[in-house]
Amino acid sequence: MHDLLARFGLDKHPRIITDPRGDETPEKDGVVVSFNPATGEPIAGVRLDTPEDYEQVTRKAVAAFDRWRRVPAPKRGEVVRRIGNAYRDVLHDLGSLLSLEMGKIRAEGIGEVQETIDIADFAVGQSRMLYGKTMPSERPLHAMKEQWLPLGPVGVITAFNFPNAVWGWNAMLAAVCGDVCVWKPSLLTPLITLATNEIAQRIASEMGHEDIFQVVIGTDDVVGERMIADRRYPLISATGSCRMGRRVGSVVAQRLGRCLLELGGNNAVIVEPDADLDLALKSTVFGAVGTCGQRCTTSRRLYLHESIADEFVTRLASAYQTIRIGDPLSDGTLVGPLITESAVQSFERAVAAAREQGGTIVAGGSRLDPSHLPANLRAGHFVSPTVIRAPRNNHLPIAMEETFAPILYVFTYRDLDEAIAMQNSVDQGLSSAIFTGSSRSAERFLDPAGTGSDCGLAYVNLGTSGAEIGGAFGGEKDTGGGRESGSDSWKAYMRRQTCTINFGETFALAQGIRFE
Ligand code: UN1
Repeated sequence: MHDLLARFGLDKHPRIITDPRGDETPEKDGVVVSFNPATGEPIAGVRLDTPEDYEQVTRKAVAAFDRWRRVPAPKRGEVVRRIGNAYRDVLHDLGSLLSLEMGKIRAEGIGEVQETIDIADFAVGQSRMLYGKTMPSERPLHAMKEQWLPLGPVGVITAFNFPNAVWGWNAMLAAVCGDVCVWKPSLLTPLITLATNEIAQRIASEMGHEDIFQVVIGTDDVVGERMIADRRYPLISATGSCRMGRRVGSVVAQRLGRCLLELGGNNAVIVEPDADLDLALKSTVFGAVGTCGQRCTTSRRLYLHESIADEFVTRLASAYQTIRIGDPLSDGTLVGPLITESAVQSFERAVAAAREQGGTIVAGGSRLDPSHLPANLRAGHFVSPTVIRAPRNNHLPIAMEETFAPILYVFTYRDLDEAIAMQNSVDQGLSSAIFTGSSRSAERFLDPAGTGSDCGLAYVNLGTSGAEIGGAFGGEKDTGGGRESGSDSWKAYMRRQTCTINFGETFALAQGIRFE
């Protein structure tokens, strides 16, 4: 049993089995085993929820919502403020547990928990700013206003790659909006989920509010499908693959529910000839290899102006040589493992396809040779971060797909319009970046007429990943159109009511209609 589990009370947790079977089947006999992706070892087993458990959790959520919505919003903000502080108290250890189970390096694990703290702070302020508008009525002695009301229990479905912060974006805002959350995490990261959720619910319980934050852990068949079809969840917020999003979107649409979808990305970086190339290089390397290429915002395509392409690729290749791959919990490691063996196989398939399609491997290209790793990491899912240069005609169909691995495909372009067209040519529309010293090129990329980047996130002289929480996060096209986190994303967790009040004594109809 790992010390980190005891740190969060998971060693004595009723649903945790501390000496799980060691085979590689993820779920069997009502138990899912969580594996350390760096060592391949089982960390602990977690009992899965049954349909009856799901029903019980949902009933509790409905009852809790009816209590919680009556708590004044700034008082709900006070609960969230204390939750944020509780995460502050365990920042390092919770980030380390995340790193242990998910495999991102510790600095990124801590950064992810920090992202939850940041959105908690944001939500506290928002709890006093759930503003509606007033608008002038066209009728005398009438008033009009809109108000924002709590929506109901929110079903939050998250992916393995951001097992703490994506829930945080949803849960902290939903809580101040008067909603309760039922969290269905990825089966690959049940431990960080339980630790994260229990901290929030412990604070809420201490303040007299039960069942505000609950978890259901189960397969899509048992839990996921039930939840998305369940009218008791007016909002389903789901993060994951485009395939998953299509299923969630269509089932929720059938019942005319609301969906917030954060799906795949296939994000590109454009480097103009007038760019600060040192900055572009560092940002591109982090964007492409950070979290071992498993962010939805990972840089997957690089468009280089032909005048700088060869030099930039050479520098990129030598930068890749210096990347330290290894134990995500060791200081100095920059890249940890992929999440599973099947992720390694997807990586290998994509590299093989790129080769067949005429791509040239410039860096990496294979699973990491285990003899380069310490003995305890030899069963880990490590790959070499990879750069593949497209053939001269830029035809590389595999680059149109999102492979959740550190593969960067490099293309060359002649002018910016061509680069923008290529960057927009994929199905997804999450994140995009340009490096340039010219405001003309930057503004072209951000053209307010919408002819520049077609993504939900557009960066100038920054990489595609690493969004701050203050802005709305999400993307267009197959990315699903949802917006979470900052700006006015809170509105997704509330229902809008337009109120018209006649404070006079006359019967007056809008549009000048007479009905005497
Ligand atoms: C994700 O990969 O699902 O912008 C979220 C970023 C992070 C969030 C990524 N703040 O890279």
